[in-house]
Order: sequence, then structure tokens, then C-alpha cells
Amino acid sequence: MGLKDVNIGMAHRGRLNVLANVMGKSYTAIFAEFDGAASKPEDVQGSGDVKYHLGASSDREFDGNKVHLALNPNPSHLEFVNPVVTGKVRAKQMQRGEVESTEVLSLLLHGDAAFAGQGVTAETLMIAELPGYRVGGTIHIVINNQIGFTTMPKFSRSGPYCTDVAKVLSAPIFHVNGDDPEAVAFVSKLAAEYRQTFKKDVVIDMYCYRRYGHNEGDEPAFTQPLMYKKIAKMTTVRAQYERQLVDEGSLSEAEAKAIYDDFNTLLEDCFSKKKDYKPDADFFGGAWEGISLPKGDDARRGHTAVERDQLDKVGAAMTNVPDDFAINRKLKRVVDARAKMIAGDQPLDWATAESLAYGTLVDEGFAVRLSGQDVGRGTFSQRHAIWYDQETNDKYVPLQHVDANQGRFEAYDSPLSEMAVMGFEYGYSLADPKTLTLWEAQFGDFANGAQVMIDQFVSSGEIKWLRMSGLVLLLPHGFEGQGPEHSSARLERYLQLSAEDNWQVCNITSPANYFHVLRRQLHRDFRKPLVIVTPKSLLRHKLAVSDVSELQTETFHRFLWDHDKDDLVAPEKTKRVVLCSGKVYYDLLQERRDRGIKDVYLMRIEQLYPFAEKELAEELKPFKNAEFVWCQEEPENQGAWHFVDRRIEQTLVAAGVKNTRPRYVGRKEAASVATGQASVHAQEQNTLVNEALTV
Ligand SMILES: Cc1ncc(C[n+]2csc(CCOP(=O)(O)OP(=O)(O)O)c2C)c(N)n1
Ligand SMILES: [Mg+2]
Repeated sequence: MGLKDVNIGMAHRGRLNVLANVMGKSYTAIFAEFDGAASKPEDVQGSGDVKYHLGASSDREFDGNKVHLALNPNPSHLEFVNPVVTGKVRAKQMQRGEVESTEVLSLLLHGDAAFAGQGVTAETLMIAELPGYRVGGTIHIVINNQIGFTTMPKFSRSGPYCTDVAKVLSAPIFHVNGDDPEAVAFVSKLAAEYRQTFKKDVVIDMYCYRRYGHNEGDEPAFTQPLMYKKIAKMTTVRAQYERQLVDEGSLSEAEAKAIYDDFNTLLEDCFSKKKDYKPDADFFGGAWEGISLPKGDDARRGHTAVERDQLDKVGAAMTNVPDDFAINRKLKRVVDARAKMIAGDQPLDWATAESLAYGTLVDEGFAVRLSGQDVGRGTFSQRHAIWYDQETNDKYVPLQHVDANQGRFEAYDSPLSEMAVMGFEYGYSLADPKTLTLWEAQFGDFANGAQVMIDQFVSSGEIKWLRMSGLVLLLPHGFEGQGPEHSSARLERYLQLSAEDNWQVCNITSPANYFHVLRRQLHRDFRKPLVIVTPKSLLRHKLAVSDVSELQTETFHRFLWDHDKDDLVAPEKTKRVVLCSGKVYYDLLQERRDRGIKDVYLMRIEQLYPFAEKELAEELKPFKNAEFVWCQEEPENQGAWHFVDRRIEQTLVAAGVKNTRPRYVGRKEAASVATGQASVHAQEQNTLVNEALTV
């Protein structure tokens, strides 16, 4: 039925079976891995994963049709691989220019307890039919062994069936007896035909039982003594089906025995070869051709500057209002201002720089895919990637009109989910290194609804599974008196997860730097996830602007110098250097100007990880006699302090300056992120700014 590529996501149960009998992984490899052999060649880096989590891929032929099969690696966290697989499938469908979605399939296998219990199941089902996330239907197979570890169904779910959650889609759900192989095969075929015909999700609920404990060594009678007495008396599916085939005359006893014996001989044979087994890695195949591991420092910048001509071209597309389009009056003012910014008649703001980054990338043939809640307009009415005709409600997407041969630009307002949507975008980024894939949080703190994706996939996927991702997470952040929520993107969490060059964590304060860091994601020959805590009030701050020429002349800077550096005292006379990151810089700058202070230098760290210690030491060397302060607006137990503390100290030692111990200035330790009272917030902010500059 046209299928060419099957992408499988599954848990532990039946995995070896799937690896061997579906993926065609050799029994020799499986035996060798059980013996402790590595799953990857010795010269391939990475900390690896347990064998039940590793992926596999192969090409197989069915009835003369070649089909590519890929089993996605997954963490222990059950069901979380679901949106990752569907995101990957979507990317592959886009690469094939598929409209009908019949060539690439997502096939998800579930346990009964996990399918019913994990919220990510519901989230993945819920996005299945949405325009930005549909993949033409997923085939779900629930291995319903009527137990979850030691827990019985009546404690596992409210409702009669473990598959009830799929009813939100009105998806067909086939309940089938796992003891009847022909019924299972029949239903599977029906499900496949349904998916290929109607391009919608379909569910198979295969009723069966678990013969032993949760694993082979577990004692099931501790908790289900009666059930396991019955199970022990059950004839296995294989023996039962053999009996049926012999009874109906399809197979003779001798033939059945021969099949059994031949298979045992094969296993013995594979087992005896396990010592000679050598793994190989398939790191950079297919769409990843041309991508490699990162080399030295210089290559990391990428070439991100653009020519004036290109800015004019993209700017024209961004600001052109089609004749027959009734634009919103307020939006018209925004668009006119953008035209002035791009012409250089007005300072460039954050959202315009972002739009130019996307526009230049698609102009160069890359694609851009942005998703998250309300990303089209932008949470703060700053982006306006999608315009709506005020008479007809029709959409107009300016960045889809840059060039006749441009790459795709897509912005999707996502449903109100963090987990499935971030997982989907992560999956998308795994399959397509030529698309700048971005997920944006409404406010940065909501990203913790996707914490499993961040911990188990985005931060550690490359080192565990040798799979690169260039996913960008945009996390609005900044202490602006909005209370315990909406203030903090929890920068500290991302910094704690930073190690082994796994990703990049930035807190960027200038539109030009934002432009370059986004373009850098694709203008390099390797991929790393990028976490950016992004501004809220700085979107419209009169100091947080760039000159459009910086897009032509600069690159991404990991540090940014003081705006007033030419008006300050010489470095050796500088009394204090305040190191900081993010919005607080502008509070400090404004206050220092107001007070006419000249002997305090402000240095911004724009990229916190990888922390460029050597380069920072060069920058700080001239401040021989200064004292050093780290200033942040987050409470002391949060923000970047614990991460930068000893790194700054090492940097100062390397710089050979007199004072090597940075002092902390910021809010004191707090259980909650921020106060709910605006007046208290303002007072705290004044205190920390004052202290950073003078105390
Ligand atoms: C998110 C998550 N929570 C808890 C666990 C621990 N755990 C591993 S297997 C299992 C039971 C799974 O039951 P079911 O989904 O029915 O699959 P089965 O093992 O019965 O095939 C549990 C609770 C886990 N792996 N993932
Ligand atoms: Mg189960």
C-alpha cells in the first residue's frame, strides 16, 4: 500500500523479539550484548545505554517492496518516546514532500498500564490530527498482559479498557485475543489497511498474559499467587498454535518438530559466534550526510553574517503588505517600524532580528519550523509571523514570500501541551538537520511540563544514543514583578544538565547576538541543541537594540562588552567588574548612568555553556586591580550563580588578576521563585542593583 519507511517506538516488553524478528538484528549481536559486548565501536564516543533502550535500523524486503525500518532508542520513561517518533515521521514525510502520508508510518507499541497511566499518551493522541503535527495516523499496539509490574488493572486505570484514552480520536480500537495468532495477524492487517486508507490513528489492544514475573527473575506469586498458578498451567502460544495447525492438517508433527529444531540450531549457531561479533555505528547516514562531530573552536562560530542585499530582500518580504490584504491597523505600525529598522533608520529590536534570522535562513534554502503556544503572534505580541486579514480572517505569512525557491517557513500555534509538543519537535530535529526546529514556551517556567524530554532526550540523547539534534528551546525569562510564575525559565536546571559538550545554554541581551546565534545553529557542520532564555520586557526596551549593520559585520559573541566602555576609567583603574547575564545588565547600565559612576565595568556573559573560560580570562586580564561581582536577579539558589561561581574563580586565577574570588549579589535563597507583590519586587531589584554597583 505504498509504505516505504516504518518508525517504531516501544518499551521493554517484546523488544528483543522485535529487534530479532522485525528489525532483523542478528541473534549473534543480541547474545554478544547480553555477554557485555558494547553496542558501538570502540572509537565511537558516548556513554551508551542499556540494551533494552537502544535503537536499530534496517532495510527489509516484503513481497518485493523495500521498506526501511527504524526502532527509536528510548529511555526507561514509558511512553515518552511516542511524540519523538511521530515528530521524526513528520520530518521524513516533509522530506519526501508527502501529502498523502502513506510512505512513512509511525508504529507505537505500548504496555497496558503505561498506555492508560501516562499523560503523554493522551497528549500524543491529542496532537495526532492537528495541522502542524499530523502524520497520517499512527498504528498503536498495546501488549495488554493485564498487569503493570505488580499492579492489577483495577488499580491501574479508571474505566474498563486500557485503550479508552484513544476514544478522544474516535479511533477504531480492536480488542484481540493474543492466544490466537491468526486473529492477531488479521487485525494487524486490518489496522494497517485502515491507516493507509483513512490516514488516521488506529489501536490494537492485544489481550494476553505475562508468563513470568516483570522480568524472568521476578517472583510473580508474591503479589498474584492465584493468577500465576493458572498461567503456569496454560499451554504456550507456540505449542497451542502448533497443535491447531497439526489438527487442521496444515502441518505434520514432523514438520512442526523440524521448524522447532532448525530454529534451535540457528540459535546455538549464533550463540557460538558471539565472541567474533563487532558492532558498527551508523551515525551520519541519510539526511545527516555532510554533518560531522564538532572540531576545534573556530569552526563553532559558523559564518552567520549576511550581505546588505539579502537583508533588503528579506526585509521587503517581511514588510510588504499585499494589495488585497486588510492588515490590522496596529500591526501596520509594527510593520512600518520594521521597515525603518531594516533600512537602518531606527534601532533594530529583538523580534525584527529574529524574523530576519528566519528569513535569511529560508532564503538560503534551509527550512524553519517554529512551534509552541501562540508562537504565530508571539506571547508578547512581538513576533507577528502570521498576519490575519481583518475582513476575511485569511492568514498571510510574510516569510513564505521571500523567494520562489526558498526553504519552508512554518509557524504552528501548538495545543496547550509542553511534553508532547517539545518531544515532537525534538523528534523532528533528529530526522532533519537542515530545518531550524524551534520550540517556544509561553513562559520559560512552563517548560518543566516537558522535563522528561529535557532530561532524557534533549540534554542526553546524543551521548546515550549517538543521535544529534539541533533543536532550539526558546524560554521567556526575566524578573519583572509578575510573581512566582512567569518570571523564571529555571536557567539553573539547564546549567546543571550541562556537561560533555551536550548543548548550548545562552541568555542573550542583544537582537544582533540573537540573530547570529540562531543562524549559527545551521551554519556549522555539526548540530547541538540550543537553550535560550529569551526576553520579555527587553523586547521593547530602548537600550536592548542593535544596529542593523551588526547583522552584516558581526558574529555571535559569547560575551558582550559594556555599552559605555569608552567613557569609563581605564581597566587597571576600574574598581569593580560586575559580571552578569541577561536583563539585569540593562538595570545596572541605566542606574550607573544615572549615578554617573565611571569605575564600574559591566560584562555580560551571553553564552553560559559551553563556558568559554580561556576567552573570558583574556577579557578580564586588563582589570588587574578590580574586585569582581556576580550579579543576578534570581534568588541565590537559582539562576546561574552556582554554575558560574567556581568557573569565574578559575577564570580569574587564569587571568592573573589580584582578586580571584567573585562575590555574589542578588536575591537571597528562596523556595519560591519570586514574590507575588510588585512593591516587594521593586524594592528587591533596587537593592541588588545598588549593591552590585556600590556596596
Ligand atoms: C514513566 C515510568 N514510570 C515508572 C516506570 C517503572 N516501570 C517499568 S515497567 C513498569 C510497568 C509497566 O507496565 P505495562 O505498561 O503494563 O507494561 P508491561 O511491563 O506489563 O509489559 C513500571 C511501572 C517506568 N519505566 N516509566
Ligand atoms: Mg502490562
